[in-house]
Amino acid sequence: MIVPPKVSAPVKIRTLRVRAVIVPMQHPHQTASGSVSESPLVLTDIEADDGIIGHSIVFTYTRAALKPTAELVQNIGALIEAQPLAPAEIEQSLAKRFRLLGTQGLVGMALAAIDMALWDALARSHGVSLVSLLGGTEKLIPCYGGVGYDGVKGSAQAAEAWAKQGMLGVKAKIGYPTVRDDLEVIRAMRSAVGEELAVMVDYNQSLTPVEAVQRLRKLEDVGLTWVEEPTLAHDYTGHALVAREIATPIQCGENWWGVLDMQHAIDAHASDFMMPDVMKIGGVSGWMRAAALAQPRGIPLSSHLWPEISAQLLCATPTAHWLEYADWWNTIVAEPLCVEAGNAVVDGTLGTGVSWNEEAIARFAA
Ligand code: SMN
Ligand code: MG
Repeated sequence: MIVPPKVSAPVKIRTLRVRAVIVPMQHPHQTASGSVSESPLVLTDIEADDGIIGHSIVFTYTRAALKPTAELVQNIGALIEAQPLAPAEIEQSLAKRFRLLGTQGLVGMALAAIDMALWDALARSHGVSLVSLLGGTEKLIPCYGGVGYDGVKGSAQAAEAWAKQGMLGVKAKIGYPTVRDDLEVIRAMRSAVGEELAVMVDYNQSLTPVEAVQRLRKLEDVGLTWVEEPTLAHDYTGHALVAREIATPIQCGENWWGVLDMQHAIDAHASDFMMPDVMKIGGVSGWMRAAALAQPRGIPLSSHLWPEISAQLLCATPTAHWLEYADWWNTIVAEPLCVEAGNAVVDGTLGTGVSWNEEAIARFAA
């Protein structure tokens, strides 16, 4: 007689710890809409009563948002202590609780910090990777490296360095004073990396829709894999105009808050490809909803920063496209994402793959 397995009592949330760090960057990352010269990060640890600890990172872009976001995570964390370790349930109850305030901006970032740490803790408590917990398996996820708004020489050098590191693509921040400047940078990168690698460009919302159509018409024959955020991220009709007029695929998504923003973009036919940011889309829970929206429409889905957890999520994403590799936070991550032959390695990872280099965290404590 087969004895059915005993359903174990749900693990409960014991405590939440929040730390703020400012990780320096060797090389400031310039874009057409501003520069990132350091990474203010909120690091969240959620300990369950079985002793397992889940970790997450949220990036606040500016020091001004660092302490408020850390405090929000702490305050919201107090609302979930002693609850079962059930991320999907907690995400829904917190979304309701913050309905009146709204879950965009810092609140959304704090909710995502908690969601990612809860899913990490749940996967770890089962001794599996996040992709396994989500029912997926390792897939080949091609990675590209980001190149800043560094001019012709600087962009070509950075692109060449990514190619030497084995990346399968490079993405340049552009939106220089003239489209001729843009073209010069793209051609210099292409000659630096050769014909095999994918080349993408990112305008970081710096053009009006009409400027974007005028400029991008002149980039149609340089073999770009995508043109990212040519205009304002939430101007869905503006992006739709560009996507309609331009043959090169338009990419957008890193600034959408939650899947409702993504739904509006889909309704407006704003973008050929989409790239949710795992923080702004709502953590693991938000990402999996975005993946479900993309699947029936065949929308290729790529990631934005957060390489470790994004690699896991892309393996569980039916329309997985590209992973954006960035080493900005590697110093504080114990085992940064490994990239082999240009593809992310996720096998054998526990949880989301995020754990800490405590020495570096102490060094960069804000
Ligand atoms: C970007 C990322 C992070 C900070 C500034 C700009 C960029 C990207 O849009 O896609 O990597
Ligand atoms: Mg971008």
